[in-house]
Amino acid sequence: MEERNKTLGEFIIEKQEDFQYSSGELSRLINSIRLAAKVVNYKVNKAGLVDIVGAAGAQNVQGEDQQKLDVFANDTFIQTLINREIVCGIASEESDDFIVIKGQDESHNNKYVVLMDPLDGSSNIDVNVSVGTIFSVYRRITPIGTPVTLEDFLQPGVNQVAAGYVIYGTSTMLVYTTGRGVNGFTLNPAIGTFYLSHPNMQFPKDGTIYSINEGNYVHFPQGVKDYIKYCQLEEGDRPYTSRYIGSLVSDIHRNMIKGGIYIYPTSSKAPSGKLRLLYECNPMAFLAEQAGGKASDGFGRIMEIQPTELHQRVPFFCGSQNMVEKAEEFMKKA
Ligand code: AHM
Ligand code: MG
Repeated sequence: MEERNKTLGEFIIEKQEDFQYSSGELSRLINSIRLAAKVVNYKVNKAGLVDIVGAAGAQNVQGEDQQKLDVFANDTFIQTLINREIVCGIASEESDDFIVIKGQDESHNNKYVVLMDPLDGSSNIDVNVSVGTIFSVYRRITPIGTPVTLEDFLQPGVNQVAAGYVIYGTSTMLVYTTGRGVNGFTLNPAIGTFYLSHPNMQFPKDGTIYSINEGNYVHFPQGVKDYIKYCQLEEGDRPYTSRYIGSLVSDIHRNMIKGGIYIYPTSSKAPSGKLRLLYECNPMAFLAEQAGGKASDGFGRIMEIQPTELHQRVPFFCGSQNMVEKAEEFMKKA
């Protein structure tokens, strides 16, 4: 009989015993993300067709324009997670504050909190370029039975129990880890099923792609400027290729497959960088490390940073291990 790829549903059931807490709740949580991803995918794919493109007229907490699809994706993920009664709290890049979620009987007995960027890179929607969803899951640290507090969300990345992204690209993929490697699933839109297409994804140790918004060069710290010059120097396998989509999920996804580094540094315009530690950097760092790559703020491990606020920003260097280490060398030297 012809061998058929596993579906995500089958994979989740099979891997349930891998989960640190195998009560089945984390499996159900991943399942609800799978469902929300399909709903958002459907809308993203129709974005060019219906009157859904364009600003919703609101700004998010960072003062950026919110696109209608941002709002839709935010609502869809939140509502799907609430309906399944699995999480006790959600924090989203699109909302000022975290949400406390009650379970059955008005109780606070659920274990997990989810932090997410429901639609990252949404400025790309109007020009038909890939966008993504990023999510991060932690076990709450406050006692079961009480409402979640800020403390449950401000955990260092090393405490993550799962993380992943959905990329709405030429095909839609869901890539995730529960701390036992990284696996990628591709959606067959005809039947609405994700199939295991990229088992055990690995960042090549070395790469030849660097991804950074070089237009900001003059504003970058000296270490980043020096590293960019190093990437462009003719020697060995250099100069490297420059590839920057401006959509974190797509840039990381490509580099994970081909080998490369993504950098969003501090700059004189953005003194803490642009990306958010909790919604973007920690989940990507968990995936990167699980795939044999590395994630740093230029000097130390992203996942060891103790967060102090929900929407905290950090500089981000993520990708093939040798490339991130080389960039760190330049940072330390400068
Ligand atoms: P967003 O969360 O507002 O969409 O911003 C995050 C995005 C990333 O996907 C991308 O890597 C970066 O911002 C691009 O920023 P820039 O245009 O400054 O290079
Ligand atoms: Mg974002």
